[in-house]
Parts: sequence; C-alpha cells; structure tokens
Amino acid sequence: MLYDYLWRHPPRWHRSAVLEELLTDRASERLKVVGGIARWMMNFSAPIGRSSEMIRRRSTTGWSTGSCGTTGSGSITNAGVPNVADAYTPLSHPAKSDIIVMPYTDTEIQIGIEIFYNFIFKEDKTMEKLKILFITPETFAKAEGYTKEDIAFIGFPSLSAAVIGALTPDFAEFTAIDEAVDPLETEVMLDSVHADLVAISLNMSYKANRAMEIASALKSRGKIVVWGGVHVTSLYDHHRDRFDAEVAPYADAVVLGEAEEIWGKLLEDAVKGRLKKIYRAAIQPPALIWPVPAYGAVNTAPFLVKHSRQATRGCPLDCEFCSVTSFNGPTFRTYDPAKLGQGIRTTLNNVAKRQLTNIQQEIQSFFAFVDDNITFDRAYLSKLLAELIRIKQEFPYFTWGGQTTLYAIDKKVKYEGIELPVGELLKRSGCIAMFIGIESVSKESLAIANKNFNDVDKYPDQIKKFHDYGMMLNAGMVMGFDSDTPSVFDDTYEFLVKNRIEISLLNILVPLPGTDLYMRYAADGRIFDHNWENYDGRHVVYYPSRMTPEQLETGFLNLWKELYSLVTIAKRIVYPGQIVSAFKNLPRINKFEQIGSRIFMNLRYAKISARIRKTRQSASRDRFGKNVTFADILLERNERQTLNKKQLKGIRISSTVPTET
Ligand code: B12
Ligand code: SF4
Repeated sequence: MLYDYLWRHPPRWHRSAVLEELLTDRASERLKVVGGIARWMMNFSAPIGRSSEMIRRRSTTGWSTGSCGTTGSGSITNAGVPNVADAYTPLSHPAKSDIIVMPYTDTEIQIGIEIFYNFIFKEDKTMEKLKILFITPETFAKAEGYTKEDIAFIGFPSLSAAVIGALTPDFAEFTAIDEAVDPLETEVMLDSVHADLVAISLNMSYKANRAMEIASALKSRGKIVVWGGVHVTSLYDHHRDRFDAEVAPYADAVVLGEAEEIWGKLLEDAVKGRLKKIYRAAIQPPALIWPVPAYGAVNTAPFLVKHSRQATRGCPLDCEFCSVTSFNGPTFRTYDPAKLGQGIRTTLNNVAKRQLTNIQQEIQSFFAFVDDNITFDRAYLSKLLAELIRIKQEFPYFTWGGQTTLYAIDKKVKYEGIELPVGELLKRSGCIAMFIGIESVSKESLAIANKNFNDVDKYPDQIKKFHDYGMMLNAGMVMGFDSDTPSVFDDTYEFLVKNRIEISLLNILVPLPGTDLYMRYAADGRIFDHNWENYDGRHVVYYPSRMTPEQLETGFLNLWKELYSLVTIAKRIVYPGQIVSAFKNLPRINKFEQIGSRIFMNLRYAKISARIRKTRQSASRDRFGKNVTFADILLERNERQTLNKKQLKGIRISSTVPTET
C-alpha cells in the first residue's frame, strides 16, 4: 500500500515547512505517526546515522528514541495506518527505486516524513478536503483600454496560480480563475463560489481596488480570505498604513514574499482553525524547492499563448522604478535546465498527440518565459540554451520568447566548449521574440533610473543584431523621467520607427509601491494620485519635473496613437527589405505569415489606444492635481535653493525652468 503510494506520489519538496512544524508539534496525535516515520527513516539510513542524529535532536522536544530501528512514543501501526514494515517494500523493487528518498540530509528526512504525511491525509477518507479558489483579480471597472479579448491575446496564463496549485497539499482541492478572462462579474457569480478558502493574488498594484472588492464580497459570504503577491508584500514592508487600511481588514491571512515554504503550513493552520494574520518565509526559496507548476490547474483555453515558464528569479540590477529586486531579491536563483526541459518536453509531447494544423502546432508550441532577465547569468544561460537547443532539435515547432537587455546580444556564451554569440544560440534554441526594457532614448533619464547599462549609442547596432538573428522585439518604453521634456514623445517615436521595433509597450512612469522611485517622490511630496487603479502605466500620478501631468498624459496617448497608425505600422513592419525577404523565401510562406501576425498584433494595440483616448476625452481634469511641473511646486514652496543633490540629479536646471526664486 505504501509502496503504491510512493510510486504514485513522488516526493514534493515544498511542504517541508508544514512538516517541520509537525515535527515540533508535541501535542499532536500525529506525533505517533512521526514516531513511526522516524523509525522508518532510521532503518533506511542505518549506514549513515544522520537521521538518528536529527531524531535525537528532536527527542529533546518530546520524543524518546532508542537505537536504530526503535522509537518511543508510537509507531505507524499505533496511529492506525499500515505497519511501518511496508516502508521497506520499495527497497526490494530496485527497478522502481528512483522514487525512494534516502534520508541523508535534513531535507531528505523531511521529504520522507512528508510522504507519510500525504499518505495519512490521502488515506483518511473521513477527512473532507479543504476547497481553495485562487483568484487573479482584474479590473475592467473603468471600461477603458484592455478588454478580455485583448488580455487573452497579449497576456498568458498565470504562473503564480500554477505554482500555488502545485504547492497545495493533497488534503486540499485547488481551482483557479483569472478575472482577466473569467471575471466574477455578478453577485450570482460571487454567490456560486464554492470554496472554503479564497486565495487572492495581487502582484500588480492597479488591481488592488478590485482585489479589495472581491475580498470583501467573499469574506461577507463566509469564506476564509488569504492574500499574497508583490503588491501586498510591498505595502506591508514599505507602506504599512496602506496595508492596514487596504489589506488587513479584508484578509484572514496574508502571505508575504514567495510562498514555497509557507503555503502548506498556512493551509495546515487553516484546517486546524488557527490561522495567523501574517506568514512570511524566512528565506527566498532556492530554485531546488520550486515545485513543478500545476499547469493543468489553470484555464489556458482563452489565451493565445498557452504556456508560461520560469527558469530564474531575482535581479541584481535594481532599476529605480522596478520592484523585482526588492521582492525577488538581488541574487539570481536558477532552476535546473534539465528539469525545466523535462516539463517542456512533456507539454510538447501532449501537443504532438493532438490533431492540429501547422499554425495551431506553432501556436501551441510557443512558450513564454516570465524571467525578468533570462540572459543575465551567462554561465547558467549556457546550460539553459544547450537544453533548449536539444528541445528544438527534438521538436522543430518549439519556439519561445523571454525578457532580456539589449546589451545581452553583444555577449558570447559557451556551447559545446566553444564561445558563440548569444544571438546565434538564442536563434538555434527557437527564441523568436524578446521583450527588452529599453525604457528611454535619453542618457540622462537612464542615469536617473539607475539603468546606465543601457547604452543609447549602441541601441541601433544591438537592435539590428536581434533582428538579424530573426527575433522580433517588444520594447518597453517609459516616459516621464525627471529629465524628460515634451520632446521625449517625438524622440521616442523616431527611435522606434527608425529601428523598426515591431511592438512597443508604452508606459508612463509609475512610482510603484516599494520602489526607490516611490520613496523619492513621496519624500518630495510630488505624488498627487494615491488611487492604485491609476498605477497602470497609462495614468500620471505624480508631478513630472519638466512637463505638467496633462502634457505627459496627452503626449503619451498621442504617441501611442501615432505609433500604431497604419502608416507607421507599415514603416515598421512592411518595409521593402521584409517584403523582398518574404518573396525570396517562397514557396515557404512563413515570412508572409510572420508579417501578417505582426500587423495583426499592431492593430490590436491601435484599438486599445483608440479606446483609451476615447474614455480619457470625457474624464475629469481633476486627476492631474494642480497640473503644474514639480519645478513649479518647488518654486511655490520657495525651496529652490534647498534642492538637495538627489533632486538635482533628477531636475537639471535648464532654460525652460526659471533659476531664480
Ligand atoms: C509575467 C508578468 C506579466 C504578464 C502577466 C501574465 C500573467 N497572467 O501573469 C504580462 C506581460 C501580461 C504583464 C503585464 C503587466 N505587468 Co507584469 N509582470 C510579470 C512578471 C515578469 C512575472 C510574474 C510571474 O509570473 N512570476 C512568477 C510567479 C511564480 O511568481 P509570483 O507571481 O511573484 O508568485 C509568487 C509570490 O508572489 C507569491 N504569490 C503570488 N500570488 C499569490 C497569492 C497567494 C494567495 C499567495 C499565498 C502567494 C502568492 O507566491 C508565488 C510563488 O512564490 C512580473 C515580475 C516578477 N518577477 O514577478 C511582472 C510584474 C508583476 N508586472 C508588473 C507590471 C507593472 C505590469 C504592467 C502593469 C506593466 C504595464 N504598465 O503595462 C502590465 C499590466 C498589463 C495590463 N493588463 O494592463 C509589475 C507589478 C508591480 C506592481 N506593484 O504593480 C511586476 C512586479 C514587474 C515590475 N516591474 O515590478 N506582466
Ligand atoms: S527593470 Fe529589469 S533589469 Fe531593472 S531591476 Fe527590474 S527586472 Fe532588473
């Protein structure tokens, strides 16, 4: 029986926190079980004695352990589950012994215990499963901008949901909905939520109001509500007053930071009815304990891009406006490429089994990597690309896209012992698109953003290299830095058209909570809009230095319109070189298909932009606050002479700004 269990349920590393707690739980009935497990482990590990050592340490917390093979207070049999002797069965089946965990280390010991723990919950038929609904909120409240169809086209299935799903122990039942494609629009829908516990994922600040709405609606319907994600963590760590007002009243519990070590423990507490308000892991979970995401728990059907993956977490570069370094940490954690590859192959094998047209095969074989900077650690990149190249050789339809920096294309990495250009290896591995945080075409703005590693002078050459290797670029551009004047819109337009950037995610600078940028702007008293809904990169929420908020927002919306006008789309996508190469490629029509799909994508952005402009026309101007520049505010405060160094870094004195007070 146990053998069967082990065979069907390979160890799940991530629950070690629950088990650690279980180990110290002296009062628990299950201590008896732990006693049994201990005996099992000791017998398994007789040659090394490492677990005995651990168990002896534990004995100070209440268990008595004897020599190898004996435990004091109880055994599996005492606890009412099959005799511990069953545990030996796998050893007598060497062919299947790959699922046996030999308890050489503390972690392995915990996994051993975990297997038993799952076993106990699994086999206890009287225990009703805890029903969990994981919700990714989305706001369509303002009825502007993105529609469900747009998000299904541009976004992809939530990896956060798949990860939390995988972390969920077997004593709970996990389902997930993403409001971006499945909004809980009506009271009837909210009434029909059949869950004991609702998990709300709040990574993006602009969804915070909607998260509060859902949380309060479901809490009033008697659900246990748990929050987690980047925004919630930022509020707790950096804006406690807002956490107390906007999260705490709507939450039974909150998970801070990455959840790998905590989720299981929280659910265990929920079952026992002793939920704590705050859960935070002691460390940023190493890649070794990241679970294989439960992709099946997420509805991928509405999304054009079906698969998201993550190979790394963290970013050491710490750009002033970005929350990644503060949330995921400055250390780059990397996931085993072989394990990642195994998962991708499984998915591709499933795709191959279906009866699909060529285009469907292509779409279904595309993977979006959510890593913030997948090329950063070149030693790791070398291994990752080697694995992806192997996959590309096995599955010719396989393609992928990710996020990187422009300078990455100038680098080389080792492949089969030889240093080769990153671009060449990206191409061979099936990379067809990259999102690049170009952010600005102004050196001053990049310096302010702590993003000097972007070299404006090298942009054209670096972009050309990406294009020459066949990769489409999606440029992240930001407007509203302290040195930006109204000329930023024309400069950005010219740059994007001249360099034929296929898609561009245009953003107004946002002081996201928890970032250095927020701290600086808040300290200077220049944030006038505190409504999170407007922290979406399409609204101005602070006083820019050298433009009024209205100038910034109008300039941004006009740029969006111009960039996605038919003439400009043609200039960027359908230029003569492209057409010639498409004809040269005949009779293969993939180049024409490529041009077609890029035009289609651009038209989608054109529609979004038109919708936003339409709603903004009737919006109140009150949202621009006093609608003055920050320089004007300083003048008003008579603080010009007190400008400190930090402010000077941002606000260059120029002819457009009076220098006398
Ligand atoms: C993928 C991604 C997207 C995808 C979203 C796809 C999707 N469905 O998820 C796309 C490309 C659409 C996107 C768009 C945007 N994004 Co984005 N995105 C990301 C990115 C790169 C990865 C997210 C991810 O999947 N991580 C992997 C998972 C496993 O990690 P995780 O989500 O953090 O989950 C862990 C913990 O947070 C926690 N957790 C999360 N939720 C929950 C819930 C519970 C209950 C619990 C217990 C735990 C928990 O446990 C998980 C496991 O450890 C992050 C950066 C990052 N590194 O997180 C930015 C990020 C989330 N995006 C960000 C932003 C700002 C945006 C945009 C608003 C940018 C813009 N101006 O256009 C747009 C919004 C688009 C729109 N609709 O208008 C910001 C949000 C910051 C903030 N405070 O608002 C981030 C953090 C990047 C940054 N610059 O700081 N994004
Ligand atoms: S913007 Fe990109 S490079 Fe900069 S800190 Fe964030 S993830 Fe890292």
